[in-house]
Amino acid sequence: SRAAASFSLSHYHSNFQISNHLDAVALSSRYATVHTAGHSVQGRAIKYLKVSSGGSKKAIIIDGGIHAREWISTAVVMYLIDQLAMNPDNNPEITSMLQKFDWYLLPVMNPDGYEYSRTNNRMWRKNRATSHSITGTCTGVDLNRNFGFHWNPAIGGSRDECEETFAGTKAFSEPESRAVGHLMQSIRGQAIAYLNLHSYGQLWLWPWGYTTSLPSDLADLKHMAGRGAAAIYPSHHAHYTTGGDATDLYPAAGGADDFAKGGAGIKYSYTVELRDTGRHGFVLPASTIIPSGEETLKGIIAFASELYAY
Ligand code: ING
Ligand code: ZN
Repeated sequence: SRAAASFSLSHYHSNFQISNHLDAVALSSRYATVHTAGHSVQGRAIKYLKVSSGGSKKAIIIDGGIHAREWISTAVVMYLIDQLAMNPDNNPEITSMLQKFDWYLLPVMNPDGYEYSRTNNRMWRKNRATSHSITGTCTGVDLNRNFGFHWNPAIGGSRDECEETFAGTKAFSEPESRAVGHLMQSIRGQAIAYLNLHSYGQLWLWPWGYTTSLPSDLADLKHMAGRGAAAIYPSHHAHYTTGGDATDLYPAAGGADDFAKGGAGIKYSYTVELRDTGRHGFVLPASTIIPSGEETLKGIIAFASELYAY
């Protein structure tokens, strides 16, 4: 459609433009349907596309924009949507991905924060909640400390609403984390993999965040992470490292990946830190969206292919 064609993948877009584009893709793709997982604090729809060639397959959930300033994660999910929903019949690799899995692609988990980062404070991380005020002076909950599996502000989070990592007043206090938690639960048993995209650092990380203990199926998690990370490299020579959230980055409870695995039973659950390694950090130039999208797609294709064959 005209609307789908006019969306430029090589630029960052407003939540409004993204939302309209998801509708347009759903109208013009044979494979995509648009859904609303829930609404943000300020009432914005948290939309996702299901891309499926029909039947009932194992599912892979990929989300971006949990943290407001991590724009590349949203832009990469939009790139994945373009490839998976609009391009399948022209590309045998993509055709095969749709034969093997159903795809749930959610580009903006935190639409209020994303808009605030675009218009007020580029470095904003949290959502825009004000209802939790202790002092009434600070805004926002860190959604990646708010998920309900071993939720604990004392581990890599904070009980202080003025902190960047404020975990909220209780597990799933926030509508945005609740929406994504519900989506995971709603396809429980069907979902086999979950990728929670962030920036930056070029890391493919397995749970747990809440403890330095490691999952009993660590060997499986490592194996798939290794396939994904290695397949990112050839496109543009971006080197990704694999490791554990708590063991190789830092401990933090209430993460989306911990809930996906421990709370929703999604075995292959990861935090993926996209480009770069610090030169631009969160403020990644728009010229890197396409290369980031290309290499991430390659990584995900290799990951999903191995998952299917395993
Ligand atoms: N990084 C993640 C964060 O929420 C993380 C890393 C995830 C650590 C899960 C531990 C557990 O801090 C970014 N970029 O936000
Ligand atoms: Zn993040």
